[in-house]
Amino acid sequence: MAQDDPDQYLVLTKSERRRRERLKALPTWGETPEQTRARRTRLVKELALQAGFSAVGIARAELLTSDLEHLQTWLATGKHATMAWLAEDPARRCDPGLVVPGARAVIALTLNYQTNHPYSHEVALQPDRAWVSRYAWGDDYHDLIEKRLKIYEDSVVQALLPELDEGFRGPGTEPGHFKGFRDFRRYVDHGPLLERAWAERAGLGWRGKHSLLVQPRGGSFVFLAGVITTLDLDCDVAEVDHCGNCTACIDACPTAAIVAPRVVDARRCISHASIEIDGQIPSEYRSLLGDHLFGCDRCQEVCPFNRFSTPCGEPAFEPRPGLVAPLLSQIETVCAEPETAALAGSSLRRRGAAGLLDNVAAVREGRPAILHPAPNQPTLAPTLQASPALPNREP
Ligand code: B12
Ligand code: SF4
Ligand code: SF4
Repeated sequence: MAQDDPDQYLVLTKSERRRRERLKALPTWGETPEQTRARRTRLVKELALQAGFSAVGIARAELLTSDLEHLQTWLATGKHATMAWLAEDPARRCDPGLVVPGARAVIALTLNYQTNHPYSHEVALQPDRAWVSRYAWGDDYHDLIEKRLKIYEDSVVQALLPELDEGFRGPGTEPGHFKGFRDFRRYVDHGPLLERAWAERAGLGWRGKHSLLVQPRGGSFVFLAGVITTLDLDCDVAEVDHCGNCTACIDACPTAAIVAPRVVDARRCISHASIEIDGQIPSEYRSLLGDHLFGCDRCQEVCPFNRFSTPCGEPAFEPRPGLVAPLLSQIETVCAEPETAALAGSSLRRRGAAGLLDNVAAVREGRPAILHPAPNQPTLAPTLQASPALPNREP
């Protein structure tokens, strides 16, 4: 196989490989621009799945006019709570061209993190136990996705570099060969990218009334990531809204944080209060936590579309011992150890040991009756161990 053969990065059946060899024997001038775009689109999508993502879609890179308006209103009314970084340059968040000059497409990616363990309302919480959001049970998704994005970037750059000449970047851009950071800018969470808006436009799902991306057949327990690229690719059709008259997520939110369809006021959201605050949780947020030690899944757990979600089978997302409805006393013991290693590689480290101790205190403040936990409780509550496998979540 030629050194620069893009197919060397693909796992193909024999017949597909033979078909591709025949196509490659054709002169490249025989390929129309549409065929070239379609072939590159297929390659970019296949490589995303091979890098370990669950789904991939493509949207045209353009200014998201109505999202920018909504984002500005959301910020102007203070709904971003303590997350001042969200207010920095909202225009950049809605216009990929301001981030990557010459951007032509946004590649939206999902990674399923559903696991076969109960939802919070299916567990009778015993005294001194609280809930940790399922996204934080296993390894930190940022690390895992960042690694997969890097593999993805390398495979796309290697596959396309030989066929992209200096002129491919289009008018208004500096000349040069296809390069990772400049032509294929990858993000998970921290970048100036409205990941849900792009995933919706890329046809991966729609934004439910809780504002999260819901896939028609896979539900919402997926992480999102995205790549802004200068590649000219075929775009997918945006998914339509399937919420209909349902308001289950709005009704189930324990703190009435979903103030209108698709509008979450972070000042009321448990997820913000228990994860995003630096240092001690201010008094106005402490009572929001209720039974939640870290994050909240209520609005997603009640969504009918999560009946169709299947476990991801990813060992890294399986709960670390004791994290499904953990004992507060155990969290305290672990976090009180100087330089505890227990948080290494876990999403919980975002709050830090001191922050988690403060979360424990805030949960306890809301439960004045439970002052002293019984010593030597087992790691997992019997109710949890006895929980039957949940329906519709088997692979
Ligand atoms: C900031 C943030 C938060 C904040 C704010 C939440 C929010 N709704 O924005 C807080 C800390 C509260 C939070 C909580 C959670 N988050 Co968060 N969060 C983000 C982050 C970093 C940025 C989101 C953002 O830009 N918000 C800005 C606001 C304005 O966006 P918005 O509320 O969606 O509003 C848009 C539309 O709804 C619309 N709109 C707004 N107002 C109006 C009004 C009208 C009338 C209309 C029609 C439309 C409209 O326009 C806006 C702009 O597009 C993204 C990662 C990323 N880079 O995208 C992850 C992300 C959204 N979070 C994620 C997750 C998993 C969660 C939690 C489930 C975690 C947990 N278990 O505790 C909760 C869910 C809470 C909820 N219901 O939203 C995932 C979502 C995956 C998915 N399936 O969609 C993301 C994508 C992270 C990731 N990489 O996977 N999060
Ligand atoms: S994460 Fe919890 S608090 Fe936040 S909107 Fe959803 S149900 Fe409400
Ligand atoms: S619970 Fe109902 S309203 Fe909320 S996202 Fe799911 S389908 Fe839409």
